[in-house]
This record gives sequence, structure tokens and C-alpha cells, in this order.
Amino acid sequence: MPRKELETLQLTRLKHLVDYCMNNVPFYHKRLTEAGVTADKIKCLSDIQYIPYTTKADLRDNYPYGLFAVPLKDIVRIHASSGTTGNPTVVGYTRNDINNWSDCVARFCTAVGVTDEDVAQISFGYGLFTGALGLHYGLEKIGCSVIPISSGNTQKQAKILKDFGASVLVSTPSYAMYMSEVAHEMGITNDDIKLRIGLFGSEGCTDALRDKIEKGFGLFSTDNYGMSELMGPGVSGECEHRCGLHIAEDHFLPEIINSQTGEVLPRGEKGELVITTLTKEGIPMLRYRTKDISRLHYDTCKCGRTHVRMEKVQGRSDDMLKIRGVNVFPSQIEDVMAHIDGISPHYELILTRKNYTDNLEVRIEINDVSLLESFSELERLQKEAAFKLKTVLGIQAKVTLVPPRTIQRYEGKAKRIIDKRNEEE
Ligand code: DLL
Repeated sequence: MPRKELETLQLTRLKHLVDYCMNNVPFYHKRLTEAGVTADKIKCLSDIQYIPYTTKADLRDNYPYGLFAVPLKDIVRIHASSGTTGNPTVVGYTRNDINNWSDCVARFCTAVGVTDEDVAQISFGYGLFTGALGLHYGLEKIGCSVIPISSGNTQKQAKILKDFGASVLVSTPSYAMYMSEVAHEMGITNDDIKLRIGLFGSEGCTDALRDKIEKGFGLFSTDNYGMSELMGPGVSGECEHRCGLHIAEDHFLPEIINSQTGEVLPRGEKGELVITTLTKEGIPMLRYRTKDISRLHYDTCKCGRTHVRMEKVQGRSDDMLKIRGVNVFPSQIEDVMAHIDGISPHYELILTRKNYTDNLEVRIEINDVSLLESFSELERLQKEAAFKLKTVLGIQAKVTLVPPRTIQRYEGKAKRIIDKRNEEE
């Protein structure tokens, strides 16, 4: 669609969205009224700047269903991702939302050459995470034969990949890398497998890792991006030229802002990506602050698509970590620790990568030195902390208890995260 036509469509959808939010979500009604914004006030796309931002904290404060715009009767699916503290971020989809979602995913898969001849192995974990079911529906829409193997049990993954003749692999890039090494250890060579395309996302991937995966599996590796609050995968994806990820702009209106001041930045500048969902019915998002850092390119791509391209995500403006594809906030860990007697609020998170798999170690001070004399008490505390962390984070962490006052203190902002993951690559 020519950009002019696209922008007209976006404006019509934006005005409708403002009305829709005003009439169906009390939270937005209040926000928009306070800001003096009505659909009539939106005369051009840049008038979006008068609409207040929405943040993850707004979802948390309205947990679980407070931002839904329709009754649960009209919701056909619920997903969730990590919140900053105890409660997850909950999202709901109407039947139309699921249809649009499958379309968006089908689009980026098609843009890299996936067809109905393909057999796609989905190695994302099925569950509340949006990755697996999002890709599943999109690939089925194209007509692929989908293998919903889910994540884990890597030897079995490698065997199925070979035996079922999978031509498309869906996973995080780090898991793909690990799987290729396991496959080779099992004696499976690239001649034994039919893989041709990798649809990788949910976490960043350096060029070095991309090259290694391509060599390891003999496939063409592509990047796609999304987040639960906006839909899941399908917000953007690379085309065969891999020069940025095309955003599905008929469904998502992107902006780049200065994350410190909230000011909208001119086209082409780097900053925090903010997205407004133009068609979502279940839980529409007005100017959602993704906290992901990127840059937008509006010139037409070699592939002919007019949809804007976002650069690969270059980091976050907050402290969220992606560990084995799961969002982890240090504040969640702090929250867990605060509720365990015998543990102090001083901790350090150490991230390492072995066999392309992330490992998290949480080092925490005990608050009473006499505990060091009781092995059984220490073991009990350590088990309790590990169990509670697993429950909240959804991933296993190694807990190491250390004596009081052994973790460094900071006068300014504490440096609690020691990320050594890129040292392996
Ligand atoms: O990770 C959705 C998704 C699933 C996208 C599968 C692609 C494939 P969340 O769990 O809510 O949703 O995590 C969203 O993950 O804000 C980014 O920080 C990060 N992220 C997602 N895709 C990419 C990517 C899914 N391609 C958060 N590159 C986002 C870098 C990514 N980071």
C-alpha cells in the first residue's frame, strides 16, 4: 500500500480507536478526559502526541482484566508475560484479534519465503507465553504442516527435526544454536536434515550468533519481534533482505521517543519504541511504551514493501532481562527475597551462557552470621528461595547464599546485574 494511503488508513483507525477506548475502558476514559483528547481532536497522525502513554505499570495496576475493552464472554484466549513484581501482565484476544494476529504472523513468515510446502517445528514453550501459539496459528494459516513440539528435551527435538523433515525452525536464536550442537553430537549432519529457514525471535541475536546458527544448521536465519502487551510475535519481522524488521503498520502505529523526557523524536533517530495498536479489540493499547530501543527507516525496502522497518532491538531503557526467552525483572527477584525471613535485601544477579543456554545465579546475603553454623538451616533457606524464585520467574535459578556484608554496596544506583553472556559467543 502506498504510504499516503497507509497513513490515511492509520488515521481513520486511530480516531476510531480513541472513541473505542473512551467508550469501553474506564481507565482510558479517565486518562483521555484528563488530557482533553477526543477522537475529533485527532486531525492528523502527529496529533497522537496529545494522547498519554500507557505503561506496564498501568497493566499491573489494573490486574488482571481491568484494561480489557470487552466482557470475558467475547474473549477467546488469554496469555500472560512477566510483570515487574508478583503479578503477571495479562492480555486477552477476541476472535477478530486472533485472526489479525495469525495474519500478521503469516505475513512475516511469507516475507522470508515460508510456503504451504513447509514443515515447521515450533520449539517455543506452549503455554501462557505468546510465542508458540502465535507462530502456530500464523503458520497454519499459510498452510504449513506444524509440529507443536514445544521447548525442551533437545535430543528428541533433533531426532524429530530429522525424522519429520522439518524445513522451518521456530525458536529463540540461542536455543536453535544449542539444538544444532546437540544434533551434531548425535551424528546428525546437515545432509540428514531439510531445514531451510529459521524464524527466530523473542530475544536479541548478534550477527556472530546468526552466522553460527546458519552454518550449524545450513539454514537462512531471520528475526521477528513482538511483545505480549501488543499481541505477541507478529508486530514486525524481516523480509528476505534482512535490512530491518517491517512493522505491520496497518495494525501498529510506531513512534520513537526519548525515554528520559518522553519527547517524540524526529524520524530516523534512535530511542524507545512506542506502539499504538490500531485494530485490537480485547485489550487495545494507546501509545504503549515498549522500553525497547530501536530506530525507524521509512524509505521503501528493496522487497517493495512500504511498511516501515525497525532496526533490530538494541537494548532496553529499563532493566528487564531476557533469560532463556523469559522476561525477568530484578524487581521480581527483590520482591521474592523481601518475603523470606533470614535473607537480606542485598543481592547480585550473575548471568552466564553455557552451550548457548542462559544460566541465572542469584547471590544473596543472609542477614544473620550465626546461620552459617547450621548447614541444615542454610540448606532450607536456599531451597525455599530457589523454589519461590522458580514459582515467580518461571525459570530455574541457582541460589547462592553468602555471609552478611560480602556483596558490594553502592552509594549511587546499585549495580546488581553481572551479565557475562556475550563472553561465550
Ligand atoms: O517475546 C513475543 C515474541 C515471541 C516475539 C516469539 C517473537 C517471537 P514477551 O515475552 O512479552 O513477548 O517479551 C517481549 O522480548 O519487549 C523485547 O525486549 C524482547 N524481544 C522480542 N522479540 C525480540 C527480538 C515475546 N526479535 C520482549 N529481538 C520485547 C530482541 C526481542 N528482543
